[in-house]
Amino acid sequence: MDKTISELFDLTGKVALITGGTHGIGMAIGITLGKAGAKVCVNDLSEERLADARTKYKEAGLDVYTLVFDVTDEKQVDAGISAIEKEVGTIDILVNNAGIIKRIPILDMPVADFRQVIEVDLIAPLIVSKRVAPGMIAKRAGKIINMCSMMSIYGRNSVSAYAAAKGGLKLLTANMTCEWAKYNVQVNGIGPGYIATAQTAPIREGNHPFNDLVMTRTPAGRWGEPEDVANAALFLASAASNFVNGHVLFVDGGILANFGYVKGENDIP
Ligand code: NAP
Ligand code: GCO
Repeated sequence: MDKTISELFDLTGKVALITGGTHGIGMAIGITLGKAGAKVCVNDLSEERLADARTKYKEAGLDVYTLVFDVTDEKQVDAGISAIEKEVGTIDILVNNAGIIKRIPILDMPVADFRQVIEVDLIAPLIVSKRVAPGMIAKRAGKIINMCSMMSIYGRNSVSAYAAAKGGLKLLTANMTCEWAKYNVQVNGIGPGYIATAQTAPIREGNHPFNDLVMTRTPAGRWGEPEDVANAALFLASAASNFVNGHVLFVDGGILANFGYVKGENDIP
């Protein structure tokens, strides 16, 4: 082993872009990678949310580079990445985190809504990765982390567009690996379970019955925190994962391993 353990996880000198990193999972990843030494870049749709995020990152001891661009817009993405490459440097770590969800039954969902979810959750990671990967390939080094989901492998009622997008993202991750691993670019996914963020607030708060399902089906007995996901992102962004390719790392408290059990049955007192 030519690196010490701390060297394996040291991101000093690396430039990291986290899309949609102004709160939730993206911000937790930005803070964690920043604390590991990376120069963190964050985009969002809103300068107001970026300004608020800069304050929160500063409170965490980090000065982040922020810029407004819509990850679904190829021209905006090209301009944004060009600005990062000019002002900060070639991107070493890309976290395709930005995402939306629409919880509408198939028969009730307008095709335009379905298409919008596909655009943000599947096409945008393609757009951003296509723009960033050439720099990584030229350097013969890079890390791309696609924010997948349990819905990359399972469906559930009302999230058809999201599941279709995240399922596609799992296989896009595999295909990026097939084409780019030879250039020492590792492309992996993270599949968070149920994490306490704004995205899940509608099915978690106000005694929503879905909360009972998550608490019962998750062996760890809790909702995940954004930091739980960020720790997995640190592994996939670091030299510790240099032979991990095309993998979706589920961070779910065991929910995918659990068919289900009667709460309290056989529990150790
Ligand atoms: P969130 O709180 O809804 O944050 C999503 C972020 O993406 C926001 O900052 C949002 O910006 C940004 N975004 C959306 N559309 C964008 C666009 N077109 N261009 C640029 N930025 C855009 O979500 P989260 O819970 O932190 O989840 C982050 C990622 O993890 C998502 O991909 C989500 O699908 C995935 N995930 C979440 C969970 C969970 O349980 N929370 C589980 C599995 C996977 P604005 O605020 O400006 O809209
Ligand atoms: C939902 C939730 C989930 C989580 C996540 C699980 O409505 O079922 O929002 O989709 O966001 O994707 O991995």
